[in-house]
Amino acid sequence: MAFEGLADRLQSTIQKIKGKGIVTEADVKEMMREVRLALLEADVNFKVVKDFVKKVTERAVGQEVMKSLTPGQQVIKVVQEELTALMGGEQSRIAVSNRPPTIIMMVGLQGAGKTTTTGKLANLLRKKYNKNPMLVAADIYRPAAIKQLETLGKQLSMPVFSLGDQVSPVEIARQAIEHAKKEHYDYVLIDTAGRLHVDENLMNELKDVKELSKPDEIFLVVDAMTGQDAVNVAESFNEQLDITGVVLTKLDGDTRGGAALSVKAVTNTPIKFVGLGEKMDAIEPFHPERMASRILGMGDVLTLIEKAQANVDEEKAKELEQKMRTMSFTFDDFLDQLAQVRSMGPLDELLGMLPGANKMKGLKNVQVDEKQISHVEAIIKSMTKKEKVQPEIINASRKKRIAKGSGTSVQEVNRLLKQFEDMKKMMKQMSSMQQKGKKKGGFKFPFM
Ligand SMILES: Nc1nc2c(ncn2[C@@H]2O[C@H](COP(=O)(O)OP(=O)(O)O)[C@@H](O)[C@H]2O)c(=O)[nH]1
Ligand SMILES: [Mg+2]
Repeated sequence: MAFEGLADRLQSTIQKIKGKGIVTEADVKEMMREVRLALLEADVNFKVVKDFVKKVTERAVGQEVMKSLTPGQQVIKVVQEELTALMGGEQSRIAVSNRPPTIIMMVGLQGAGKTTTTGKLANLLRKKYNKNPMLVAADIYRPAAIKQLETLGKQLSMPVFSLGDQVSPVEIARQAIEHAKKEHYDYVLIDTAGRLHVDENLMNELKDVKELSKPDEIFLVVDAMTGQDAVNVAESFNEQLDITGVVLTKLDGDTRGGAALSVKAVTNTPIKFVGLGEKMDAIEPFHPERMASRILGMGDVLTLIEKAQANVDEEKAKELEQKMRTMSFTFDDFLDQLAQVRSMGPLDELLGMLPGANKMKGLKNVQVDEKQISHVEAIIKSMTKKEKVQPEIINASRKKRIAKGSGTSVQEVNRLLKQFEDMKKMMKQMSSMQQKGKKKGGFKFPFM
């Protein structure tokens, strides 16, 4: 999971200060020493760390904290707010030109994910904004680049404009835009070439394409896995091309998080989207506040709920949220939600968004193999009404009956029971965190 090391370190630091009734300046300094190390270890830019620690320390030892009823929690709130500020405001909107087509130019190093992201953005524009985009193959250097974009285009049923690899990118862009105007496409996404390193020839070519196409957006695609390098790359592309936003890819990998936390501060360019996989729908707007909460172990319930709402009707989503909060969750609900939850994305990924979920060892067992879902459904359907509500009554002979009825094995039944139990434990933990927050009054974590 991305940010794991950083999240672990920050969360253990937070644990120490969380319950404190009085927080002294020395406590804050001690905590910030650990925060500083955690950030540096996550490959966050040195200067960014320095500024961050200074800001939080100033705020945390100031009046604000001393007046508060629960100072430990206030300090955490300051950390969360500053972490959010560090990553910038909400910036996921895409420009719309009042003289269509809107032109988006994609730039970045080779392998960063430009071509993939071009497809993802086009897909998003069509699905979420009802737009009619056209893709342009302007990477004429990599033999397979044009083919790759054409394949994506076919997969998405989206037109790809190409003139082969013997025409200059500038000329391709010129003809593509002309074509898009004639055919009334409202977005033109230009996929350009990359190099392994920032290189003058490439920059000059990109500047030429920029001058000709006058893009409304220039998105720099950077690979989150490359940490500090990603930030340096962003800095030079921004100097040369004046980019309008960053798309951070491969956040589904185990990046330490340095790029996500430094890009905005170093280049003053916002991260607009993040890539979370190779598939065409694996793209999301970047939410700094949610990311900060996630890193600090507050979970990403908002994203979870949003996903639920996008896929399930609102009523159902509320019900699900309520059930998760109150733990009145039975195997019937499990079955009922299974199909809907599956349409939101991989289950283990969703569970990872729940508060405290990454702290739970049991969660590792909660991974539900998508292929085995039909088995899970069969097992639940073979349970009696009572068993579904009170799984603790399922003894050895009941297990045998259920396995037989569902055409599975006792082992599989056991595994499901264990997973269900783990899930309930996790919900219990969530809900007790919620209760504690209420009792103490004052500060409450967002969305709990
Ligand atoms: N896991 C993961 N892989 C990605 C993501 N974005 C791109 N990739 C992969 O990274 C590789 C390079 O992507 P590509 O779009 O060809 O990069 P380009 O050279 O910048 O055009 C491909 O194998 C992509 O499938 C992402 O968000 N997550
Ligand atoms: Mg490419």
